[in-house]
Order: sequence, then C-alpha cells, then structure tokens
Amino acid sequence: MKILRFVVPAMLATGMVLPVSAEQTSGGRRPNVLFIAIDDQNDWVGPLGGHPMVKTPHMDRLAARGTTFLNAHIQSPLCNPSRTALMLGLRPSTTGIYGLAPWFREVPDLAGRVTLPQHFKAHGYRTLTAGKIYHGGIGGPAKQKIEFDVWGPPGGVGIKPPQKLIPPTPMGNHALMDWGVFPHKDEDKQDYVIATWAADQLNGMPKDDPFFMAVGFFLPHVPCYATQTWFDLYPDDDSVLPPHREDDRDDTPRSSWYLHWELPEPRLKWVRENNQWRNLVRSYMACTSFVDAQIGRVLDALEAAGLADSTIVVLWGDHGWHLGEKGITGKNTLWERSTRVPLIFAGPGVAVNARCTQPAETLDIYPTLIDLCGLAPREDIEGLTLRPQLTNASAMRDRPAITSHNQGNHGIRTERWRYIRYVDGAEEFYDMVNDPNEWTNLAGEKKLAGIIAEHRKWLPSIDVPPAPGSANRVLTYDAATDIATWEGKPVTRADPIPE
Ligand SMILES: [Ca+2]
Ligand SMILES: [Ca+2]
Repeated sequence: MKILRFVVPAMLATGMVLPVSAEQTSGGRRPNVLFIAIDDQNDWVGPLGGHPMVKTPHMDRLAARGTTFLNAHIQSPLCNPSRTALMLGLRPSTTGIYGLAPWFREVPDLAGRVTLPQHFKAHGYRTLTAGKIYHGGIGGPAKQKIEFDVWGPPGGVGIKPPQKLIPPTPMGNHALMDWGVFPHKDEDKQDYVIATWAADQLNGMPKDDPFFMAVGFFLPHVPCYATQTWFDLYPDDDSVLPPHREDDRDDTPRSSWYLHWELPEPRLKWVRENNQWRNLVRSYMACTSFVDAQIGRVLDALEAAGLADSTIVVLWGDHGWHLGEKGITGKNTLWERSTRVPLIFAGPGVAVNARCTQPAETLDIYPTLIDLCGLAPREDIEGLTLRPQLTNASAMRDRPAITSHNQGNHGIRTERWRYIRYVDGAEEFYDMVNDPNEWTNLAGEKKLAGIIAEHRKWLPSIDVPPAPGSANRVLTYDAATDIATWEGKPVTRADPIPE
C-alpha cells in the first residue's frame, strides 16, 4: 500500500503550493474532500485573530499547511439560510431561504437542485456525512440517501446537566440559552462521538473511489457546556471580555434592531445584570477549544490513514456570534462578528501557510471544490472559484462578500470597508482598517459619498421575498406604512426596542 506522507509545514516556504499527489496524476485519481463545518463559530479562532486569547492549536496547524481567508463571510447570519446558500451555491436573496424554515427540498423551485455533495456523487465520489451539515432533520433513510450515501451520528450537544446552569433567560427561557462549567466526560459530548466516527471512517475508507466526507460540529453553538479543564485555558477575570462601547448603538439605525427584534439570545443588559458576561465568554471559548481538539482528532486520523496529501480539507463556520458587542449576544446581524467566519483550505493545489485578505464568501466553497477536484463546472451557481487566491494569496478579486438577512437587508464587505443597507433605506458604513470594531458609522460622511456609492452598486439585483413556508427569524417590511413584521408580529417605528 502506498503511504502518502503528511508534509511538515515548517519545511515549506510560505505560499508554496503542495503538489498534486503522484497517485492522482498517474492514475487520474481525483483528490478526496474532507469538509468540516463548525456551528456558530465566529472569528475567535487562532488563524483569524478575532480574540487574542483563544487557543485553537489544531486550526492553527491546518492553517499552517494551507490557505486561510482572513476576510471570509457567510451569506446569511443564521444556520438554515447560510448552509442552504453554501450547499446549493445560491444566495439567500436568490432563493428566498432566510429563516430557520423551510428545508429547501420543500420549495418547488429548489426541490431538484443539485447540491455540492450530489455534484461530487455524480462524478463517482462516495459521499459521507455526520453531525450538523444541514439545519434540522431532512426526513427518513430514503430522503437521507438522496443527499449522502453514508450517514453517521447526528449533530447535537450530547450530555447535558439535569437543569439549566444560568438564571431563566428573557423571551421564554429557551433551553438552548445556557452555558457554564459542567462536570462530565468529553467522550459523552456529541462532537466527540462525531469525531470518533469520522476517524473510524477515514481509517477504514475503501480505496476504490474518492470520497467527499462532511463532518459538522455543533459547538460552540449554545448551550456551551465544558469541563473545568477547558475553562482553565482562559483566565477567570474580565480580561477575556471583548471590546465594547456603551454608546455603540447610538449611531446605528433603528432598523438594525429589526434583524434581531425578539430572540431567545439575551441582550448584554440581561447578561450583565445576571453576572453572566465573563461566564458566557469563557464558556464560548472553552467550547471552541474543545471543538478544535475534535478537529485535531479528525486531522490526525486523516494523516494516520495516509490520506493527508490526497485530500482537500476545507474548514468553515456557518456564521459568527456576538458576545456583548453592539449590546447583544447571538447572530442575526450584518456586522463583522456575525458574518466573519473561519475559511481554511489545505491539500493538493493549495498554497501552504498563506493568508488572503481579499473578500471571500462561503458561497465560493462549491465552485472552488469542484475546480480543485477537476469536476465539471456548473453554470447555475453564484459563487466564484477561489483557486486564484489558493495558489497566490495576493491575487485580486473584484467581487465583495455579500451577506443578506431577509429581503432588503444586505452587508457589502470589501477589503477595506463594510457597507450595510437596511430594508427601510437606512445605511451604515465602516472603515474596517481604522475601526475594526465598527464603532463609528460613517454613512453620513460627505467626503466618503463616492466610495459609499461604489459599494451600493453591489447590492443584489435579485432580492426576492421569503420562499413559501418561511418561518422563524423572518422579517418583512412595508414601505407604504413603514411597518415591519418580525416573526408574524407588526413592529412600528414607535415600539420600544425589546430588552
Ligand atoms: Ca449556526
Ligand atoms: Ca457606533
């Protein structure tokens, strides 16, 4: 049996491209794909530097043997629409999938679309999945078989304490809104089970066909439980808290609140009043480090199976999470903490130890993987291949990263700036170089009018209303009456912002 050896990153110069393996060139064999998703993982990971204290040694090592996109953004700041966009290669503003429902196969116009793994399947790949790749259940075995050949354990948090660890949270005391130190065995967490399954599959992978394996980790999605060992990675003091300004929302439009009008995720006010801010931040980081360790176990298995040099690894997050910034916790915003995610590629054809500051979208994963693996391109998807940036991280790219949250609300991220336009026409504009925390809204700056207008041109020309069956986190707006509707309830301009 041929053993393809893992390349030690330190031996390779920055930017050097790993060669396509001999096996691949001689036999015409296509590379495998290991596709790793992390749920609700913001930019608090080592390769992105979103938090100076976070410890993610395994993501660091993946970044060292590949290319990291430092300016990668999701298409929607919510599980179902983000994942649907990535797997279909279509923007939320094109499909109308904005909420936690519907599952796209239930939408007549989308029911027959070929997803990323289905495109690989059509080219002779064995497709496998475990954990959270799609949002929610997709039906029984017959329906599962349509999406992937082989199904491992489902996603989830795994072992939980008998009752919530934190005081009752506003807006319904949702069971998921919980975090803290909880004594248990790491082995009883579902992400551990999923990593074990993935490692076993890699170890026993049949050698006949190439594989596409999707592994979806649940943490650091709430509830964020971890043992004391993981908490001990972080100091038990306020140095862990993210930068925050008390008056930050004074210059953000009222309609920015509409995107997260009423949610189970508590506001910063509640978090502070209940002495939970430090606990939440440490819980999130402890869970990030735990997930990083599970990613490490999968990467170790890939290496031990001799597959590292013949497998393209892509690691991505489905959207970020606020931990107090802009007065909130959770997702559902068009700001950096909600849109910026890890996006790291490694393997044959990818430059090592490289970092790209050009904007990238998780929408680009579909065309990039089929390009890297030499599969037939598709004309019916909206992303762009990142192959130019994966071989030369300084290669320019014209298109910004575009994030949408319900019809008419869009964030446009270029290399330097962030432009946001809300459904009622309100705008924000940030200088991400000089103001990385997005504290000062420059939308009214006369001297920036030209550059703001350039960004406005990128607002999606297709911007459809919610698809049939849309629910949960769905926002609509009637310009004639100036009334918004959040999850079926009218919101007028006079209504107090819910706390
Ligand atoms: Ca998510
Ligand atoms: Ca501000």
